[in-house]
Amino acid sequence: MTDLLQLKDKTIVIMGIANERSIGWGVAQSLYKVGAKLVFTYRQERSQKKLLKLLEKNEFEAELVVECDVNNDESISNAFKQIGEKVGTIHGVVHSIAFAHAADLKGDFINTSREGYAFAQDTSAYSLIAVAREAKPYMTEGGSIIGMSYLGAQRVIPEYKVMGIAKSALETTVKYLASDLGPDNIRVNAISAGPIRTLAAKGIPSFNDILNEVKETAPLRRNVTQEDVGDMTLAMMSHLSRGVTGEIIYVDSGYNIMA
Ligand code: IMJ
Repeated sequence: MTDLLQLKDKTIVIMGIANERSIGWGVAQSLYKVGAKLVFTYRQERSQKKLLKLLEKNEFEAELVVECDVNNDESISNAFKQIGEKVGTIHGVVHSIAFAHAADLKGDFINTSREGYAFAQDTSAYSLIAVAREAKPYMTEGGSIIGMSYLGAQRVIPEYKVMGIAKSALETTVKYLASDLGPDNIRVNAISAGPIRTLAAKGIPSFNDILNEVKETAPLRRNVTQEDVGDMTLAMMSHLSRGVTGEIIYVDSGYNIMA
């Protein structure tokens, strides 16, 4: 089975692990099991510390752990230069990063500020373009890029607000990047994950209700986990998904199909 995946000793960059609950950490576990070489990027020193502890605790041997602030072109460029120098070829990138100002996730959507809108777009959607551009020179053997989305890109989830617009942009960015990079055999897809209790969901008052609604109405009658998303990411990084690009793949127990 592991042979079919063709991921052993392939280098995959995972961006956006804040702690052990992060979706990126689920992705890391899935990919590590099949022998991929993992590179991690972090923004904050706090995340770096958490990440290094997690790696140690789980006896993960990372290829490299590097700082990358996706709001800063130079930081992205430097990060991928360092990665390229260390590993030579990059085969995959997992972008598991989103951020909006807390103020823009509270109150009425209509009060979204110009700056808050731009910041959410910059961090959560534009960053995928900048990352793909910097990774491309090192993806000389073809590869796979994955972004993480959420149903709020397609439907009004009242709490999601400015992030819904950012994820819409992310999903369309995936399609344009897929078109650009397809000739280089680099595939670009997004996973639209069901709600998962992570740091990014902390402090959302109705989060319990949203989880319960999925559990009660989704075809699979359960919520998804970091492991579910990790294994789908593994599939999308692998040779098994070689004919798939520009897609938004729902890992949500089927919730999105229901009326
Ligand atoms: C986030 C906000 C509102 C509703 C939400 C979420 N639902 C889900 C999330 C229903 C599932 C988590 N999610 C999919 C996100 O993309 C989260 C993004 C996010 C979260 C925060 C919280 C703290 C903060 N800024 C943020 N920016 C983006 O200050």
